[in-house]
Amino acid sequence: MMKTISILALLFLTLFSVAQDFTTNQKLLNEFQDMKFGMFVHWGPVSLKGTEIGWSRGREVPNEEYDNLFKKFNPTQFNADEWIKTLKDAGMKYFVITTRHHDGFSIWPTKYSEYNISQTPFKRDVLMEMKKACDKYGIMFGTYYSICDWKHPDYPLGSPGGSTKKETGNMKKFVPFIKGQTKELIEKYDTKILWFDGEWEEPWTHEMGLGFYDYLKGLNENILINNRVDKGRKGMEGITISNEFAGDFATPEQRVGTYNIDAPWESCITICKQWAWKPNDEMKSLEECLFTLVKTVGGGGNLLFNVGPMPDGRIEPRQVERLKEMGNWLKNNGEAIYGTKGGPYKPNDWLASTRKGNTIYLHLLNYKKNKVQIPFPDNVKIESCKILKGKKLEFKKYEEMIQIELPKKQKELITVIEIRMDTNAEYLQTIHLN
Ligand code: H79
Repeated sequence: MMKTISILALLFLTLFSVAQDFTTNQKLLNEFQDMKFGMFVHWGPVSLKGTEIGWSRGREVPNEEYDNLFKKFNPTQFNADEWIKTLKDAGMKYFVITTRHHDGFSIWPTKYSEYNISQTPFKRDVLMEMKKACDKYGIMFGTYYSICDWKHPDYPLGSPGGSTKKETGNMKKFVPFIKGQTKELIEKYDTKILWFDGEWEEPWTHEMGLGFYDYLKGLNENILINNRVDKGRKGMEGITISNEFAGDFATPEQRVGTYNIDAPWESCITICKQWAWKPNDEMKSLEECLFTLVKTVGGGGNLLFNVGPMPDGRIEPRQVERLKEMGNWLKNNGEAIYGTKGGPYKPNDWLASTRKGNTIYLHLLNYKKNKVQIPFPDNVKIESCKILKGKKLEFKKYEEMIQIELPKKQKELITVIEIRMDTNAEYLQTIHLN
């Protein structure tokens, strides 16, 4: 008996000494999770080449050429107001812009590096213009910032995978550089989301991640920091592998995250194939865009949807059009997206679900049958069942199932059904479908 107790006590001690006390601003995090849909933008001088930002340096584009592109970067058609209006019309609620990618170019006039927007022919502080436009439209403003910098002399590695090493590399000098730059993003641009990346490289350590997180929250407690500030991200799946690692939300990349309604997460996914602009890049269909959004939200996550503006500063008209189509869908169905929780059904190919208060929303994806039959808790009373903003549906409830009759000839990509119940849907257990 005593032995069991002491083992348990030891276990508790170990757990408590490992678990860190991260200062996550819960109010801001709730606000973030309620927004569901944001715009990610990857942009910089590399758009002149149409190759991938950061990754094409030293691959498709020789270093020497890549590092001099800024001298020709003159996005004369850039209009922050138009970008943020496009975002707003898409039904998006927040904005995250690449302020400095792995290539090291800063899109704001930073005092910590000459390699910045003020040295381009365009000169303007595009970041401040974006921030002001976000304020005007009531959009949360966030900044992507790469920890690795393949160009900076103090950063030890010079190319993807670290195959090139710099003799000048010195993390003791590099860390104050990134602390200085991010302090500018917080104090001058009032960024609400610090979206880190490039943390997986060997020079960055868990201790540096923890120190950086504490430093930033010390500057302003009212910010969110993704889990790529530290070393606890599980590859592109993006989840945080244990609570000893810092980060306010997880970051699945180029995939819908795995269903999780307990820990905050956000999938980042491109509208085309490349993060940065590429001429004639393959664009996703409206169906794929909407299903991605609905499956992400149904799984408990946010979608940070990426566009890469052109070198002249405009977002491609066909992408603006696609975003507007998403916005039109959200105008009609936003009630079943914003401010909801994921589940109770775990999303599959034909169904995602969301819930708010006493309501469950079923999102039927390209569903052509005239009935839907799914498990439903026996002890819950259904008060109404209808197409969202539409007509009432006949349903039968028996044992642990519900069967709903659907209108004939459904044309919608997504049929949203609203089920009102006599209890709070948010307390229901997760339901797994076959
Ligand atoms: O900015 C965009 C991309 O340029 C950047 N993240 C998005 C938001 C990006 N980072 N990495 N990748 C794209 C792909 C790299 C994957 C790998 Fe790894 C890096 C494979 C091995 C090292 C990350 C860390 C995935 C597994 C370990």
